[in-house]
Amino acid sequence: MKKKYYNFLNLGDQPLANFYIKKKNLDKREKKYKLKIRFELNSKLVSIEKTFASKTMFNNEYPYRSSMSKTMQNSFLKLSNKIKKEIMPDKILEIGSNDGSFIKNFNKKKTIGIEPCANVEKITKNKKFNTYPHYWSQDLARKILIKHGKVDLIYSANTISHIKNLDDVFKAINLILSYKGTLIIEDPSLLECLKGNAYDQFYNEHIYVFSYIAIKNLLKKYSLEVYKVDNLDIHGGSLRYFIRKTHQVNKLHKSVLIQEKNELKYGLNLSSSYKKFAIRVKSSKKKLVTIFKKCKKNNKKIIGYGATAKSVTVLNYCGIDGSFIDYFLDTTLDKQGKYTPGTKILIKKYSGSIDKDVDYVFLGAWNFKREILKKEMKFIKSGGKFIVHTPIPKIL
Ligand code: JHZ
Repeated sequence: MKKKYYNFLNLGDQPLANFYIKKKNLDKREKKYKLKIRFELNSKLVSIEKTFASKTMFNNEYPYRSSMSKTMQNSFLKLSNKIKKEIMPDKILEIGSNDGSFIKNFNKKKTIGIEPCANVEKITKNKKFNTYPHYWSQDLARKILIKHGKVDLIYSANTISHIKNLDDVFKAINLILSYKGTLIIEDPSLLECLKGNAYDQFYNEHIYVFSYIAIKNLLKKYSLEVYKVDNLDIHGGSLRYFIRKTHQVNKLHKSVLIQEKNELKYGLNLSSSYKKFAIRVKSSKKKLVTIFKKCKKNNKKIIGYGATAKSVTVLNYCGIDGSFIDYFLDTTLDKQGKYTPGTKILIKKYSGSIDKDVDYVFLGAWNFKREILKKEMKFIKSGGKFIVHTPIPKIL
């Protein structure tokens, strides 16, 4: 069937997120693309229009480390304990294992990690974990199958939404997942994205932002089904899908029906909901720019906290550059000393506190608001304020 799209949002010219600029390259032209978002009327899948090859985005210089937040580490630990207690798998495969924050909770002999960014994969390999520096594909699944046999648990957080060819992804999963195996996928929730006006969930790496209804439609073709979903606070609202092969006859957990009901009630199946979202996004931009302009008019010093991939979308869409934000603080070694894509704001090393002369902090890592605000009580108590753009732009 020919795909029919409703194009609902244009976030303008954007650079590639996670392409932090080295000082020596500041004057070089950056690769930019039009970030446009669309809704496919039949499958209900929301995706970005222009995509880039995986090897362009995920390579030997990839800066993101999932271990940089306590919230993420705790979430992985909690899930690992649940898996050990309830699923008790013999063999676990993780697609997109990053620096090993999830698989480190399991016995090394039981785990296989797939991580195409060789610089990140090396971190886990050096700790003697079984990892492969490759992209997930049917070819790789066949190789792993020969070497390790079938696996009874596959986990993938914030990775499947980054792979354009979903047909290959699920065929590869079906090759290696055992008959009674469980697949657990975790990605940002489209419902929470729309509710929270979190338009920064869209950038080049997030080819899709999934809803349950779209995942359900997608999985049918591969004889897979979601039997349970968990709504998580992580990354501004994520859905964790528990998936099995459809020959299993057990009933679906009630969470699946509730999620479906909520998504339909909100209208994730209708173009009109996306039209309304786009209107809210435009108004969000106006409000955020007004806040920044007002702070600057009053000669306030603003910095950024957490040079996230998400904030690349916000800064470039709203035109917030170095004339508003003096610098960003970030704990990631590979980002420090570099500049934010498009807006060219210096990223400094976070050394345990926010400087006293700072008045406002734009929270790029708003998804870790609780963790960060707790850590920065001293700054808050001394009168410092945070600026957030979601759900509505405001000063906290
Ligand atoms: P964070 C990345 O997105 C890219 P980003 C990717 N596409 C994806 O889907 C998600 O991750 C999962 C820093 N930080 O996790 C660390 C502090 O400095 O929101 C990170 O640079 N201090 C794969 O980049 C950034 O903020 C802190 O206390 O949008 C957080 O990035 C904390 C908690 C974080 O993902």
